[in-house]
Amino acid sequence: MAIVPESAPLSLTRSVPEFDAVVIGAGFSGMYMLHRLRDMLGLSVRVYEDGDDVGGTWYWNRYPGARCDSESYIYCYTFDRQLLQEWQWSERYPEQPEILRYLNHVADRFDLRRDIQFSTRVTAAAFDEETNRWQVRTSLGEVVSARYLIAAVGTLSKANLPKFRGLETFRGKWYHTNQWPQGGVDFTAKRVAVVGTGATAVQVIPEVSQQAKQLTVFQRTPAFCVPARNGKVDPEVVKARKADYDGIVERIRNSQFGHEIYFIEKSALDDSPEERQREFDKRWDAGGFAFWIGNYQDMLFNQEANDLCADYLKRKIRATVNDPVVAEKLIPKTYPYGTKRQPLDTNYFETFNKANVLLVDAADAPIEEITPKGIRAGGEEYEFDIIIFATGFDALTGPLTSIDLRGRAGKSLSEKWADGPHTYLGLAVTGFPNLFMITGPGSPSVMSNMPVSIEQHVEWISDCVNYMLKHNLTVIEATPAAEAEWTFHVAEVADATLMTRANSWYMGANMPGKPRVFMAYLGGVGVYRQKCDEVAAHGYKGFALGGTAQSGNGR
Ligand code: NA7
Repeated sequence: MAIVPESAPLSLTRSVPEFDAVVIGAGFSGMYMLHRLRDMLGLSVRVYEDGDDVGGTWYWNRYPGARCDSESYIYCYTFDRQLLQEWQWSERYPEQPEILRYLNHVADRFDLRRDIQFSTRVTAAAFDEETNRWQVRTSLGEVVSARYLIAAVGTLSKANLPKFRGLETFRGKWYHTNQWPQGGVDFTAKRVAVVGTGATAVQVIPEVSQQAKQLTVFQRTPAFCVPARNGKVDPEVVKARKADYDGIVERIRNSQFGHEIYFIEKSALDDSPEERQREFDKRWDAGGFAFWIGNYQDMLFNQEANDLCADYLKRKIRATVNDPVVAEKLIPKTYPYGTKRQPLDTNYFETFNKANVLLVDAADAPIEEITPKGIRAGGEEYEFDIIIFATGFDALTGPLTSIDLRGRAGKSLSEKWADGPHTYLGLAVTGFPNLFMITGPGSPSVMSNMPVSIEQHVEWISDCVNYMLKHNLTVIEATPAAEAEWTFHVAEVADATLMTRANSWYMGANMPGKPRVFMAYLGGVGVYRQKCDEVAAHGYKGFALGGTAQSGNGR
């Protein structure tokens, strides 16, 4: 392996090991990408993975209560029908260790590990315009070259640890939920703080409250939670689903969000209060995302309809939390329902009835600093043994811009995206030829059940690479016009909804200084799939294809 000093310009580094493709990340997307390119196209592929094993999100997020919010029967690969039949999920919503076991099983079954280099981060990559190849540098100082660079970096993989003054002085232990210690953390007899009340914190808080002596929750923005209603799935239902996977796959691929959940095809304003109550109750009782993405179809478009849904959830909070002052603090008031990611809970609001749990709300007491003993908020010092930061991620763009990616003329992706992500289909970026992103910004991505979107992207990318091989082409790049048109379209669809009204991570609003742009495509996974298929069917419309295998240094 060529070891090259960090200071050497990547474009001048030659005579390095060559691959057809380098894939960054060995989570759900990188693993399947490797399988497609290596086992179906016969390409040489090197996957780099920061963790010391496969799993991506499910490798890192080991915090107590970590669980998937998509139902297990569709939170999995569907490309191999035998795999679908043989794997048995134990619950409706799989827990982190079970998903990690599943991904390990897949890695073994398809013999993936031999082409994955673990404990290695890709730190930089530069496109060489002479050879139409990427030069890729890793955290170990290696440099390799690849025709294609595929970012399978995940959407929620770059943790956001806010710059609290004094963190380095804290004498206890602190953890970010995304970088949880492998052996777990013992909270017995400990005074614990959780900072944040997003989907992660909503899972963590009830769990930690069971062990900790005292748990204090620092809330900046309250969350609209809906019960997950996790549990064992009726074996008859499991059997019926196994028998119907062809149908299930067809339906989720053509759905709005990659789930078998559909909007009620009328306005919330068209039903009587009694009828509405029945519809809301049905979804509340069903648990999961039904209340969010299976509600009245105008809920995410019309403020009045949205208010009706929000009011229902506010009543639930008031009915659950014993102390009316605490209940009011837990009720969201500053953004429309559903415009921040829906957290699914198991006894979240009930937890605030426990004697060992305290809520500190930023409206009364914003966090001022971390002290050697704990957290100072609203002028008061709270003492802790452990602080848990459930403060989320630099979503979607963060995992990409934190790599020094340089396209044509050495321009960096961070510069290019200074005012927000510009992509064609969320798959490609003008000026960055032969780079593909899996579930990148501008694709349905985080607004869908991730494996559905991942499989679609992986299959589209490998079909595209296959097309290039067959046509003896070595370079593909989104045209400026196609990128501009798509980026405009992503924004116009988002602007037609209420989604842009919240300070959500979808909008980049959780990160100080990040441009305020809705980063996912809201047109729906079915519509999006059709668009991608049309682009491919028209000879990769919107892309400039060129080069020849001869000019471009082999395949
Ligand atoms: P989220 O949803 O971004 O939640 C992070 C939480 O941390 C949220 O309540 C934030 O408040 C809070 N936060 C962030 N920065 C600060 C500072 N500086 N001070 C106080 N509080 C802060 O991340 P999660 O990990 O819960 O979920 C991410 C996704 O992972 C989830 O949606 C699923 O898709 C899986 P805010 O709301 O920004 O005011």
